Amino acid sequence: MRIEPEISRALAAGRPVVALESTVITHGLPRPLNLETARKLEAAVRQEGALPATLAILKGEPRIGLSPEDLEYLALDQGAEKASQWNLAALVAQGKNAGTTVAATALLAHQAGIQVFATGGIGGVHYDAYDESGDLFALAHTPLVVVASGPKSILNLSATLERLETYGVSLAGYRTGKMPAFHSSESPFSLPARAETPEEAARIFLAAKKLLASSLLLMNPVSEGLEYAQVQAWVQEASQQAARAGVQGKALTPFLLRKLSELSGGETDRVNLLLLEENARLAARVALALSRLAASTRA
Ligand code: PSU
Ligand code: MN
Repeated sequence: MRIEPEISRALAAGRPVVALESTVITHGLPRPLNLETARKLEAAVRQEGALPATLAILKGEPRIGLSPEDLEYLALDQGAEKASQWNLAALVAQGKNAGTTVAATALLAHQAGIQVFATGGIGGVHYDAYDESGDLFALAHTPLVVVASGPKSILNLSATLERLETYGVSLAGYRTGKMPAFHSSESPFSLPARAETPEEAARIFLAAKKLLASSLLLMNPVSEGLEYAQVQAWVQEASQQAARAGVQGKALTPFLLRKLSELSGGETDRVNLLLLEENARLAARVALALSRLAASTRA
Protein backbone atom coordinates (compact mmCIF):
# COMPACT_ATOMS: atom_id res chain seq x y z
CA MET A 1 0.00 0.00 0.00
CA ARG A 2 1.07 3.60 -0.51
CA ILE A 3 0.59 6.02 2.39
CA GLU A 4 0.73 9.75 1.60
CA PRO A 5 3.84 11.22 3.28
CA GLU A 6 1.80 13.80 5.22
CA ILE A 7 -0.29 10.99 6.67
CA SER A 8 2.59 8.72 7.64
CA ARG A 9 4.27 11.65 9.40
CA ALA A 10 1.08 12.42 11.33
CA LEU A 11 0.62 8.77 12.32
CA ALA A 12 4.23 8.46 13.47
CA ALA A 13 3.81 11.59 15.60
CA GLY A 14 0.50 10.38 17.10
CA ARG A 15 -1.46 13.21 15.50
CA PRO A 16 -5.17 12.64 14.70
CA VAL A 17 -5.99 11.04 11.32
CA VAL A 18 -9.45 10.14 9.99
CA ALA A 19 -9.95 7.56 7.24
CA LEU A 20 -12.70 8.22 4.69
CA GLU A 21 -14.18 5.61 2.36
CA SER A 22 -14.58 6.02 -1.39
CA THR A 23 -17.47 3.79 -2.48
CA VAL A 24 -19.64 6.76 -1.61
CA ILE A 25 -17.61 8.61 -4.31
CA THR A 26 -17.67 5.87 -6.98
CA HIS A 27 -21.11 4.35 -6.34
CA GLY A 28 -23.01 6.28 -3.64
CA LEU A 29 -23.55 9.71 -5.17
CA PRO A 30 -24.18 11.07 -8.68
CA ARG A 31 -21.44 13.03 -10.51
CA PRO A 32 -20.37 15.82 -9.98
CA LEU A 33 -21.85 15.81 -6.48
CA ASN A 34 -19.53 12.91 -5.61
CA LEU A 35 -16.32 14.90 -6.11
CA GLU A 36 -17.69 18.02 -4.41
CA THR A 37 -18.70 15.88 -1.43
CA ALA A 38 -15.36 14.08 -1.22
CA ARG A 39 -13.57 17.44 -1.13
CA LYS A 40 -16.00 18.82 1.45
CA LEU A 41 -15.47 15.83 3.76
CA GLU A 42 -11.70 16.22 3.65
CA ALA A 43 -12.06 19.95 4.36
CA ALA A 44 -14.40 19.26 7.29
CA VAL A 45 -11.89 16.88 8.90
CA ARG A 46 -9.10 19.44 8.48
CA GLN A 47 -11.28 22.20 9.93
CA GLU A 48 -11.72 20.14 13.09
CA GLY A 49 -7.95 19.80 13.41
CA ALA A 50 -7.38 16.27 12.10
CA LEU A 51 -5.87 14.96 8.87
CA PRO A 52 -8.19 13.27 6.34
CA ALA A 53 -7.07 10.11 4.53
CA THR A 54 -9.41 9.07 1.73
CA LEU A 55 -8.75 5.43 0.84
CA ALA A 56 -9.11 3.85 -2.59
CA ILE A 57 -7.52 1.36 -4.98
CA LEU A 58 -5.79 3.16 -7.85
CA LYS A 59 -4.27 1.07 -10.65
CA GLY A 60 -4.16 -1.86 -8.26
CA GLU A 61 -2.44 -0.01 -5.45
CA PRO A 62 -4.19 0.43 -2.09
CA ARG A 63 -3.82 4.14 -1.40
CA ILE A 64 -4.02 5.73 2.04
CA GLY A 65 -4.71 9.37 1.30
CA LEU A 66 -5.28 10.81 -2.18
CA SER A 67 -3.88 13.96 -3.76
CA PRO A 68 -6.48 16.39 -5.20
CA GLU A 69 -5.62 15.01 -8.69
CA ASP A 70 -6.09 11.39 -7.55
CA LEU A 71 -9.43 12.25 -5.97
CA GLU A 72 -10.64 13.86 -9.20
CA TYR A 73 -9.36 10.94 -11.28
CA LEU A 74 -11.29 8.45 -9.13
CA ALA A 75 -14.48 10.53 -9.04
CA LEU A 76 -14.50 10.84 -12.85
CA ASP A 77 -13.81 7.16 -13.56
CA GLN A 78 -17.16 5.69 -14.59
CA GLY A 79 -15.62 2.22 -14.68
CA ALA A 80 -14.26 2.22 -11.11
CA GLU A 81 -15.22 -0.93 -9.25
CA LYS A 82 -16.58 -1.45 -5.75
CA ALA A 83 -13.98 -3.04 -3.49
CA SER A 84 -15.13 -5.13 -0.58
CA GLN A 85 -12.94 -7.80 1.01
CA TRP A 86 -14.00 -10.62 -1.33
CA ASN A 87 -12.67 -8.89 -4.47
CA LEU A 88 -9.92 -6.74 -2.95
CA ALA A 89 -7.07 -9.13 -3.82
CA ALA A 90 -8.18 -9.55 -7.43
CA LEU A 91 -8.57 -5.78 -7.93
CA VAL A 92 -5.03 -5.28 -6.60
CA ALA A 93 -3.50 -8.12 -8.62
CA GLN A 94 -5.25 -6.99 -11.80
CA GLY A 95 -4.36 -3.29 -11.52
CA LYS A 96 -7.92 -1.94 -11.22
CA ASN A 97 -9.39 1.30 -9.89
CA ALA A 98 -11.97 0.93 -7.12
CA GLY A 99 -13.81 2.77 -4.44
CA THR A 100 -13.42 1.03 -1.10
CA THR A 101 -16.51 0.03 0.90
CA VAL A 102 -16.64 0.21 4.68
CA ALA A 103 -15.35 -3.39 4.71
CA ALA A 104 -12.28 -2.71 2.56
CA THR A 105 -11.60 0.73 4.07
CA ALA A 106 -11.69 -0.59 7.64
CA LEU A 107 -9.21 -3.33 6.79
CA LEU A 108 -6.75 -1.06 4.97
CA ALA A 109 -7.06 1.81 7.46
CA HIS A 110 -6.25 -0.56 10.31
CA GLN A 111 -3.26 -1.99 8.43
CA ALA A 112 -2.00 1.57 7.91
CA GLY A 113 -2.27 2.31 11.65
CA ILE A 114 -5.31 4.60 11.48
CA GLN A 115 -7.75 4.27 14.39
CA VAL A 116 -10.77 6.33 13.33
CA PHE A 117 -12.91 6.04 10.23
CA ALA A 118 -15.96 8.03 9.09
CA THR A 119 -18.68 6.95 6.67
CA GLY A 120 -22.34 7.73 6.00
CA GLY A 121 -24.07 4.53 6.96
CA ILE A 122 -22.85 0.97 7.21
CA GLY A 123 -24.03 -1.91 5.09
CA GLY A 124 -25.93 -4.68 6.88
CA VAL A 125 -28.69 -7.24 6.46
CA HIS A 126 -30.87 -6.59 3.40
CA TYR A 127 -34.55 -7.55 3.05
CA ASP A 128 -33.43 -9.65 0.08
CA ALA A 129 -32.77 -13.02 1.77
CA TYR A 130 -29.12 -13.97 2.39
CA ASP A 131 -27.73 -10.61 1.26
CA GLU A 132 -25.62 -9.38 4.17
CA SER A 133 -22.94 -6.75 3.66
CA GLY A 134 -19.28 -7.64 4.09
CA ASP A 135 -19.22 -4.52 6.28
CA LEU A 136 -20.56 -6.63 9.16
CA PHE A 137 -17.69 -9.13 8.92
CA ALA A 138 -15.17 -6.27 8.80
CA LEU A 139 -16.68 -4.57 11.87
CA ALA A 140 -16.48 -7.87 13.72
CA HIS A 141 -12.78 -8.34 12.95
CA THR A 142 -11.18 -4.87 12.90
CA PRO A 143 -10.31 -2.81 15.99
CA LEU A 144 -11.26 0.67 14.80
CA VAL A 145 -13.69 3.45 15.66
CA VAL A 146 -16.26 3.64 12.86
CA VAL A 147 -18.46 6.74 12.95
CA ALA A 148 -21.69 6.29 10.96
CA SER A 149 -25.33 7.35 11.19
CA GLY A 150 -26.31 3.76 11.87
CA PRO A 151 -27.07 1.19 9.18
CA LYS A 152 -28.32 2.54 5.86
CA SER A 153 -32.11 3.00 5.90
CA ILE A 154 -32.51 0.60 2.95
CA LEU A 155 -31.65 -2.33 5.26
CA ASN A 156 -33.59 -4.60 7.54
CA LEU A 157 -32.68 -2.51 10.58
CA SER A 158 -33.73 -4.86 13.37
CA ALA A 159 -31.96 -7.81 11.70
CA THR A 160 -28.83 -5.68 11.22
CA LEU A 161 -28.82 -4.68 14.89
CA GLU A 162 -29.24 -8.32 15.96
CA ARG A 163 -26.34 -9.34 13.73
CA LEU A 164 -24.11 -6.64 15.21
CA GLU A 165 -24.90 -8.08 18.63
CA THR A 166 -24.13 -11.63 17.49
CA TYR A 167 -20.78 -10.51 16.05
CA GLY A 168 -19.82 -8.68 19.24
CA VAL A 169 -19.37 -5.26 17.63
CA SER A 170 -19.21 -2.56 20.33
CA LEU A 171 -22.12 -0.19 19.78
CA ALA A 172 -22.68 3.27 21.20
CA GLY A 173 -25.16 5.98 20.25
CA TYR A 174 -23.72 9.47 20.21
CA ARG A 175 -25.94 11.32 22.67
CA THR A 176 -28.77 8.88 21.94
CA GLY A 177 -30.03 5.55 23.26
CA LYS A 178 -31.99 4.77 20.08
CA MET A 179 -30.33 3.48 16.94
CA PRO A 180 -30.15 6.18 14.25
CA ALA A 181 -31.37 4.97 10.85
CA PHE A 182 -29.23 6.92 8.39
CA HIS A 183 -31.77 9.33 6.85
CA SER A 184 -33.75 9.34 10.12
CA SER A 185 -32.17 10.41 13.39
CA GLU A 186 -34.05 7.77 15.33
CA SER A 187 -35.46 4.27 14.93
CA PRO A 188 -37.52 2.25 17.44
CA PHE A 189 -34.49 0.04 18.26
CA SER A 190 -32.50 0.51 21.47
CA LEU A 191 -28.70 0.57 21.66
CA PRO A 192 -26.72 -1.05 24.49
CA ALA A 193 -24.65 2.06 25.31
CA ARG A 194 -24.31 5.76 24.64
CA ALA A 195 -21.45 8.25 24.60
CA GLU A 196 -22.03 11.88 25.51
CA THR A 197 -18.71 13.32 24.31
CA PRO A 198 -15.89 12.49 21.86
CA GLU A 199 -13.70 11.82 24.95
CA GLU A 200 -16.15 9.27 26.25
CA ALA A 201 -16.25 7.54 22.86
CA ALA A 202 -12.44 7.51 22.82
CA ARG A 203 -12.39 5.89 26.28
CA ILE A 204 -14.88 3.22 25.17
CA PHE A 205 -12.63 2.47 22.20
CA LEU A 206 -9.53 2.18 24.37
CA ALA A 207 -11.37 -0.31 26.59
CA ALA A 208 -12.65 -2.19 23.51
CA LYS A 209 -9.12 -2.47 22.12
CA LYS A 210 -8.01 -4.23 25.30
CA LEU A 211 -10.98 -6.61 25.39
CA LEU A 212 -12.14 -7.31 21.86
CA ALA A 213 -11.04 -7.74 18.25
CA SER A 214 -14.04 -5.84 16.87
CA SER A 215 -14.80 -2.22 16.05
CA LEU A 216 -16.55 0.40 18.09
CA LEU A 217 -19.44 1.54 15.89
CA LEU A 218 -20.30 5.04 17.08
CA MET A 219 -23.76 5.88 15.75
CA ASN A 220 -24.26 9.59 15.16
CA PRO A 221 -27.86 10.75 14.51
CA VAL A 222 -28.14 13.28 11.69
CA SER A 223 -29.13 16.74 12.95
CA GLU A 224 -31.89 17.38 10.40
CA GLY A 225 -33.22 14.03 9.23
CA LEU A 226 -36.38 12.72 7.62
CA GLU A 227 -39.31 11.15 9.41
CA TYR A 228 -38.73 7.44 10.08
CA ALA A 229 -42.14 6.18 8.84
CA GLN A 230 -41.83 8.19 5.64
CA VAL A 231 -38.36 6.86 4.81
CA GLN A 232 -39.45 3.30 5.58
CA ALA A 233 -42.38 3.67 3.15
CA TRP A 234 -39.97 4.81 0.40
CA VAL A 235 -37.67 1.90 1.26
CA GLN A 236 -40.52 -0.61 0.82
CA GLU A 237 -41.35 0.90 -2.56
CA ALA A 238 -37.69 0.95 -3.68
CA SER A 239 -37.16 -2.65 -2.51
CA GLN A 240 -40.18 -3.82 -4.52
CA GLN A 241 -38.82 -2.06 -7.60
CA ALA A 242 -35.44 -3.74 -7.08
CA ALA A 243 -37.08 -7.15 -6.80
CA ARG A 244 -39.13 -6.56 -9.98
CA ALA A 245 -36.03 -5.39 -11.86
CA GLY A 246 -34.02 -8.36 -10.57
CA VAL A 247 -31.32 -6.15 -9.01
CA GLN A 248 -29.09 -8.15 -6.69
CA GLY A 249 -25.64 -8.38 -5.13
CA LYS A 250 -23.31 -5.41 -5.11
CA ALA A 251 -25.63 -3.44 -7.39
CA LEU A 252 -28.45 -3.49 -4.83
CA THR A 253 -27.23 -0.81 -2.40
CA PRO A 254 -26.45 1.80 -5.12
CA PHE A 255 -29.80 1.01 -6.85
CA LEU A 256 -31.82 1.48 -3.65
CA LEU A 257 -30.04 4.73 -2.75
CA ARG A 258 -30.80 6.16 -6.25
CA LYS A 259 -34.47 5.06 -6.01
CA LEU A 260 -34.87 6.68 -2.60
CA SER A 261 -33.48 9.89 -4.03
CA GLU A 262 -36.07 9.81 -6.84
CA LEU A 263 -38.95 8.93 -4.55
CA SER A 264 -38.05 11.70 -2.09
CA GLY A 265 -37.44 14.37 -4.73
CA GLY A 266 -33.78 14.63 -3.73
CA GLU A 267 -34.43 14.91 0.02
CA THR A 268 -32.49 11.74 0.85
CA ASP A 269 -29.43 13.07 -1.00
CA ARG A 270 -29.59 16.30 0.99
CA VAL A 271 -29.65 14.32 4.24
CA ASN A 272 -26.93 11.94 3.01
CA LEU A 273 -24.58 14.88 2.41
CA LEU A 274 -25.38 16.42 5.77
CA LEU A 275 -24.77 13.23 7.73
CA LEU A 276 -21.54 12.46 5.86
CA GLU A 277 -20.17 15.84 6.89
CA GLU A 278 -21.41 15.57 10.47
CA ASN A 279 -19.84 12.11 10.80
CA ALA A 280 -16.52 13.33 9.39
CA ARG A 281 -16.51 16.12 11.99
CA LEU A 282 -17.37 13.83 14.89
CA ALA A 283 -14.74 11.31 13.75
CA ALA A 284 -12.15 14.11 13.76
CA ARG A 285 -13.12 15.05 17.33
CA VAL A 286 -12.83 11.41 18.45
CA ALA A 287 -9.42 11.16 16.76
CA LEU A 288 -8.33 14.33 18.59
CA ALA A 289 -9.54 12.90 21.90
CA LEU A 290 -7.63 9.66 21.26
CA SER A 291 -4.44 11.61 20.50
CA ARG A 292 -4.85 13.64 23.71
CA LEU A 293 -5.46 10.52 25.81
CA ALA A 294 -2.42 8.79 24.29
CA ALA A 295 -0.25 11.88 24.94
CA SER A 296 -1.40 12.12 28.57
CA THR A 297 -0.62 8.45 29.26
CA ARG A 298 2.85 8.92 27.67
CA ALA A 299 3.51 12.04 29.79
N1 PSU B 1 -22.54 5.37 3.06
C1 PSU B 1 -23.12 6.26 2.22
N2 PSU B 1 -23.20 5.89 0.89
C2 PSU B 1 -22.66 4.72 0.40
C3 PSU B 1 -22.03 3.81 1.30
C4 PSU B 1 -22.01 4.19 2.62
O1 PSU B 1 -23.60 7.32 2.64
O2 PSU B 1 -22.74 4.49 -0.79
C5 PSU B 1 -21.39 2.51 0.79
C6 PSU B 1 -20.34 2.05 1.79
O3 PSU B 1 -19.09 2.01 1.12
C7 PSU B 1 -20.77 0.68 2.25
C8 PSU B 1 -21.47 0.17 1.02
O4 PSU B 1 -19.70 -0.09 2.66
O5 PSU B 1 -22.20 1.33 0.60
C9 PSU B 1 -22.30 -1.06 1.34
O6 PSU B 1 -22.48 -1.84 0.18
P1 PSU B 1 -23.03 -3.36 0.31
O7 PSU B 1 -24.38 -3.22 0.97
O8 PSU B 1 -23.13 -3.90 -1.10
O9 PSU B 1 -22.05 -4.09 1.16
MN1 MN C 1 -24.53 -7.35 -0.57
